[in-house]
Amino acid sequence: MQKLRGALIGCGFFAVNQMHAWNDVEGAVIVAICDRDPERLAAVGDQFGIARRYADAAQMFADGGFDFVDIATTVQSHRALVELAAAHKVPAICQKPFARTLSDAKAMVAACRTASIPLMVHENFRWQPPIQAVRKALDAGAIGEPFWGRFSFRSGFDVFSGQPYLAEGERFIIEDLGIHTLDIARYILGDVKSLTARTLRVNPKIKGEDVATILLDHEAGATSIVDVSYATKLGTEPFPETLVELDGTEGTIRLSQGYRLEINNAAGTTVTDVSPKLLSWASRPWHNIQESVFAIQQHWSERLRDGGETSTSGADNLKTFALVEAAYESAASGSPVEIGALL
Ligand code: NAD
Ligand code: 89V
Repeated sequence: MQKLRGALIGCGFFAVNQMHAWNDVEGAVIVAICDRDPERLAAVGDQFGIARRYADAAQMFADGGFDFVDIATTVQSHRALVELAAAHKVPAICQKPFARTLSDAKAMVAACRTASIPLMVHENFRWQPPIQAVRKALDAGAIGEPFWGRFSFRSGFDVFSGQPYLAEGERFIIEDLGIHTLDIARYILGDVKSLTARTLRVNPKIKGEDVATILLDHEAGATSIVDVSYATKLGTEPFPETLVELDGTEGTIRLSQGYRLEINNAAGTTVTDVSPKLLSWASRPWHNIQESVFAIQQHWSERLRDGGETSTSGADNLKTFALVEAAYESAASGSPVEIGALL
């Protein structure tokens, strides 16, 4: 099998995980990298033995010789780079947050549709093994029809040391982390009709909100809560675990701290350890995220080969992105926001 050749743009903090994962993905290999910062370009190029290095993405696309692009830059450059990929008809993966605004995100999806190229958002949290285990139990009918859920990420972990830009934006936790949690809520309980949100900033050293509580009305009838915080100081730090509670007509699911999955139904109670693997290049506590990076990139490689739609396609991600926009709108106005009106 000939390997798909990829090019990666943005050799920063998180791209190192993506590069490690590409080494493990079957059927794909990175042949070129790009970063406008020469030190970062050299560091990643040397670490992963990539000879083709570019400071300018336009030049890299002009030279070509790759089957897809993996955009791992921060959000400011996403629209321009996705549109560049579309102009060159190169299938694209784009990191989250997909875009600065929902209208940019819609334009990016339209550009790729017009160019007939696949577009996947690197929305990896739904690919975490514990979240996959919850979905599998639900699909197997373990608790019947779910009618209530809670998706919770509460932490005091210092994310600012690795990603200093997170302290600087007017928006913080919903845009950066809540976006994943909202995506998990959609993945587990389906699309959302309306939401109501409240936000707070507890840490005085950052600009954006670091606490958010969001009430979701799902189209299928369930109600859920997405609650996220980076101002929560616990005895045992849970970063980066998303805890899940689901109540269904026939039982309950609880994914609790320490990757403990408990399912209760008429057959009794089963408890399973759904801890992620520690991949050879991974390190705790990031290993849960790192395994999901490998999983989403393997998924991309398989779908690009068989022509199928990816789980977190650009079109799918518009529905998650709309929840982010709606959460900020609801927090500002104090009122519920209808999602259909945004899409
Ligand atoms: P970073 O600032 O460390 O790295 C971004 C890199 O992109 C920098 O080296 C910068 O020079 C380069 N860059 C920016 N614009 C460019 C352009 N137009 N052309 C070439 N190079 C360009 O950022 P990061 O922390 O690695 O985050 C990158 C993205 O990954 C963000 O969108 C962030 O939200 C996301 N992220 C995702 C996860 C996840 O689990 N999915 C985790 C962390 C970060
Ligand atoms: O996944 C992310 O986007 C990261 C982090 C987990 C630190 O919030 O920014």
